[in-house]
Amino acid sequence: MHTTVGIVGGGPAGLLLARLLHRAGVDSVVLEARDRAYVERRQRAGILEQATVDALRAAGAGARLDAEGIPHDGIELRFDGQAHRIDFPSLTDGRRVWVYAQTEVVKDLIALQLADGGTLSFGAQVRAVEGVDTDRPVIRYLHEGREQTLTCDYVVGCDGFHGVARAAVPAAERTTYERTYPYSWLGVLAEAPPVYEELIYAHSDRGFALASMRSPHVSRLYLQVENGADPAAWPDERIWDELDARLALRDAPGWRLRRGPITQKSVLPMRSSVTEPMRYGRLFLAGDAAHIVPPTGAKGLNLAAADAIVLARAFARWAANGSTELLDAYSATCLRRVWRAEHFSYAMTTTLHNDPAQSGFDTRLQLSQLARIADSPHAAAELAQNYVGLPLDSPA
Ligand code: RFL
Ligand code: PHB
Repeated sequence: MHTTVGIVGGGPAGLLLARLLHRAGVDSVVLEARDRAYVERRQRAGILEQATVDALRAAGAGARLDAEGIPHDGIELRFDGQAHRIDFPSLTDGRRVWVYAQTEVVKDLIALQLADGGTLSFGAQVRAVEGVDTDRPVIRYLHEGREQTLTCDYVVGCDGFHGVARAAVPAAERTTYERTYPYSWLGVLAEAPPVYEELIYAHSDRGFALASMRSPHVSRLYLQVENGADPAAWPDERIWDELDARLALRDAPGWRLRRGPITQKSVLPMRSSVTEPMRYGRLFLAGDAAHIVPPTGAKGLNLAAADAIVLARAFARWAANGSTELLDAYSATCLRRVWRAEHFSYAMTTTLHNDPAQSGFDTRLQLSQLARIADSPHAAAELAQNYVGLPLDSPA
């Protein structure tokens, strides 16, 4: 089998890229290791930037997002027992974000890809990508118990942080810059109405908490927990009590979250990582395969979408007139934006979480920075502009 662009991984990056390529008349094949039900149920991100929403619309996947996505014009920061709202439109020339879960984005893209005959194989476990420094790279994969090969003009590794595509770049040709954090998140899905119309990011001396949502009836809630925490050590009552304590407001002492059945619980580690360059020969890396951010800034999915958008444009140009100019610029173009998002995610994370080793001095610095953001339109605008997403074409 041969295709123009072989895509390893059917997460948001791979699926969006396939749809955008289809629109540009470039054929591709997506190979996804897991089954469809698994990919569609995997609970992850929930916030879409304007550029991601625009790309999903351009890919033909905007209908349900426009009907069910919830636009948000701000977030609330809680610290020192007080609430402060950051208003996005007034600080960013009218930009906003949407609450629309990654699970729904993935469902919409898969349905579209299958509906108009785009190639997407589930249960196709890629073993290796070879010959990326030749003009006929090959993807070797296992499907329905048989070893198969797909030859391609180009290969894009969209196979996430634990994928195999990155390994096709010789070790001497790539560098990975990494940081881990001394805490994790316990994420839960609850059949309870959201705490408030907007997301609440809370700093407290008991640790970070985030109140997000999936719909008017379903909350998505996160608590900072220690690395290696066992979700079994967090019975539902303990989770609700801890959320109440971390989200408490000084002026509303009796305030409590509305509780409901918790339907999912998992612990996620926090990591920052960037692999450079994002291209080697005829292999491109996109999304989590190239970079990871801690989820505090809601950037992971949006960065994956941005890579897919930049790469789809570059392939469209190449298909139209043979020019590799945009393909050649891909890594540098994306890395500028990636590093900005890395910085933002790192800053949000370290300003809001309680490092077990932190001193009273460190806590005072965090509170001082949060007060600066609450009090200064300049500092608030810096947060707001990064949160809603920097324009795709001038990332820094
Ligand atoms: P994905 O979504 O990981 O998709 C990669 C796909 O590649 C497949 N795959 C393979 N397929 C074939 N052969 C192989 N050898 C393969 N190896 C892997 C996988 O099955 C998968 O389907 O990467 P992509 O497309 O780059 O998208 C990135 C986003 O998913 C990610 O950045 C965000 O979800 C990050 N993230 C979160 N971001 C947020 O902003 N807020 C969150 O709450 C949030 N929660 C999360 C997250 C990431 C998590 N991971 C990756 C551990 C929670 C988790 C658990
Ligand atoms: C989510 O709704 O899952 C979510 C929202 C904002 C974040 C991280 C996760 O920063």
